[in-house]
Amino acid sequence: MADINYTDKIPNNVNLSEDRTLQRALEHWQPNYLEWWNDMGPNGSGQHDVYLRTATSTAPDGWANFGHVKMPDYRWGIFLAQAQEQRKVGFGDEKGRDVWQEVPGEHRANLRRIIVTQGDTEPASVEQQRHLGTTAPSQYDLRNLFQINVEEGRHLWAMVYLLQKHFGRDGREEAEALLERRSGDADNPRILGAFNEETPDWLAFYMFTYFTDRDGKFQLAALAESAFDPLSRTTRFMLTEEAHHMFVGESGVSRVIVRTCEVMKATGIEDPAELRKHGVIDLPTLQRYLNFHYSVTIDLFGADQSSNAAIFYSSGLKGRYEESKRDDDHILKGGSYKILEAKDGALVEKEVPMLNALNEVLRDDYIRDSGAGVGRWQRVIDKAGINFKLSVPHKAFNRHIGSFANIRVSPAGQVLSEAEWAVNVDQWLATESDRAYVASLMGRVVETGKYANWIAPPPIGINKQAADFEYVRFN
Ligand code: BYC
Repeated sequence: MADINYTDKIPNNVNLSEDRTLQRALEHWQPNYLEWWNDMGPNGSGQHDVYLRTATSTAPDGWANFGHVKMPDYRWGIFLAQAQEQRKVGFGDEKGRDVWQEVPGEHRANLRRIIVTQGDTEPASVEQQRHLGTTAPSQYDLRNLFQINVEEGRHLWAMVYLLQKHFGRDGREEAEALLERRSGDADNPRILGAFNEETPDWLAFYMFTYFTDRDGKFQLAALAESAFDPLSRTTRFMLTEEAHHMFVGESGVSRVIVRTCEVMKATGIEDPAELRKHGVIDLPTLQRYLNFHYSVTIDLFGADQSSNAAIFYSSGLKGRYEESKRDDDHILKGGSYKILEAKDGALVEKEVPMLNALNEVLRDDYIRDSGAGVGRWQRVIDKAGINFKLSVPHKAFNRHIGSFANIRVSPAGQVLSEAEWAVNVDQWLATESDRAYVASLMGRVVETGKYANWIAPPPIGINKQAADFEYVRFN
C-alpha cells in the first residue's frame, strides 16, 4: 500500500485500523508524544504557519505535498516503503532464506536495542535544535529547520511503531522511555554521545545536518538490509527524507563560505580577526567547527572492533552499506580488515577478523562519502581565488569511542603527548571565543526574502518557490 490514509487519527499505510490493540497502544502514546513536542520541540513556534512537505504516498514518484501547516497540527504517522515480493535475507548465517515478518525470539533483545538506539537519536536532535528558530538567518532557513524537526519527529514514530507492534510490553515501555530521556541531561541523557552535545548556533546546525545526519544515512542504509522486513521497509522510507536534511547541511555551509569569500574579495582582508569586523565567519573558524562535528560523528559508528557488530551481521539484523552491490560471500567468516591502532607513538595498521570490524567498515564508507561534500566546499573557495584549504581531520583525531579514545592525535594524524595537544587544541577545535563570536552573529531575520549578513541566499527556493516567497507566516 503506497498511499497514506489520512482519515485515521494516526495517518498510516499499514492498515492500522485492522489491528485494534496496536491502534490503541499508539493512540495512547500519541498525546504523550505531543506533550513532548510542546515541551521540547521548536521553541515558540506553535502559532507559525510553515511551508512544509508532507508525505502522501511512499511510491518513489508520488510522496510529497507542500503547503502551510501549523506544526503542532502536522500529521505524524506510520509510513513503510512498499514491500518487495519474495525478499530474501541478503547476508549472514541465514542468507537466502525468507525475510522475517515477526521478530525471532533469539534476536529479540538485540533487535530491540538497535531500534531503541536508532529511535533515541530522532527526538534527541529535535531537542538539540529546539532554540535555533529564535535566531534563524532567514525564513527559508527557518522553514528548513522546521521541516527537519517534523521529519525527525516522524522518524521517532517509525521506531515506536516497530516497538509497539513487535515487542509487546517491553516495546511499550521503551516507547515511553524515548520521550523521557533528554539530550544533554546529566541524569537521563540520550544514548549516543553526539546527541548529547549542544547545537548552539546555525553554523553548528549546518555541520550537524551535513555530518551527523549522514551517519543517519549510513546507519539507516545498513538497517534497510535487515532480515527483519518491517525494519527494512521503515528505514527505506526514512532514507528518502534524510536526503533533504543533508542537503540543508551541505548547502548551508556552502552559503556561509560563499558569503565569507565575497567579503574577503571585496575587502582584500585575509586576517580572521579583521574579517570578523565585517560580520562574516572566517574560514579557520569554519574549519574548527568542521573538525568537531566530523570527529564527534565518526564516534557514532561504535568501536572499531565490536563483537556486537559481528553478531548483528551474522544473525541478519544489520547489514553493510549497499550490501547487495558488494562482490563477496555476504557471510564474511574468515575474512579480515585493516584497522589502525596506536603503537610506540605511531598509528599502525593491524589486521583483524572482518566480522568484528564491521563498525569500522561502515565508518570508512561514511568517511569516503562525507569527504565529497567537503571537496565541493573547497571548490567554492578555489573559484573565489582564495588561498585556503579545507580538510577533514584524520579519523583518530578527537575520538572518544574505540581504540583511539585514550590517545591524542593531531588532525594530520600525528600521535601527541597531552602537553602537545593542550598547546595546539585551540587551533583545531572551536574555542569559547569562536563560539561566542558566531553566537554574536545570530540575529533573527524574519522579513520575506531577506538574509543575515553572514550567509548568502540559496541559489533556488524550496519547491522552486520565488526568492520573495513567504515560507513562514508568523501570525
Ligand atoms: N556514544 O560494541 P560497540 C541518525 C557504546 S544517526 C555513546 O562498538 P555497537 C540521526 C555501545 O552502545 C544513526 N556510546 O557498540 C542523525 C556499547 O555499549 P554497551 C543512529 C556508544 O553496538 C541526525 C559500547 O559503547 N542509528 O539516525 O557495535 C539526526 C561498545 O561499543 C557510542 C544507529 O546508531 C557513542 N557514539 O555500536 C537524527 C543505528 N558508540 O553495550 C537522527 C543503531 C558505541 O557497552 N545502532 N557506544 O553498554 C547501532 O547499530 C549500534 O548501537 C552502534 C554502536 C553502531 C551505535
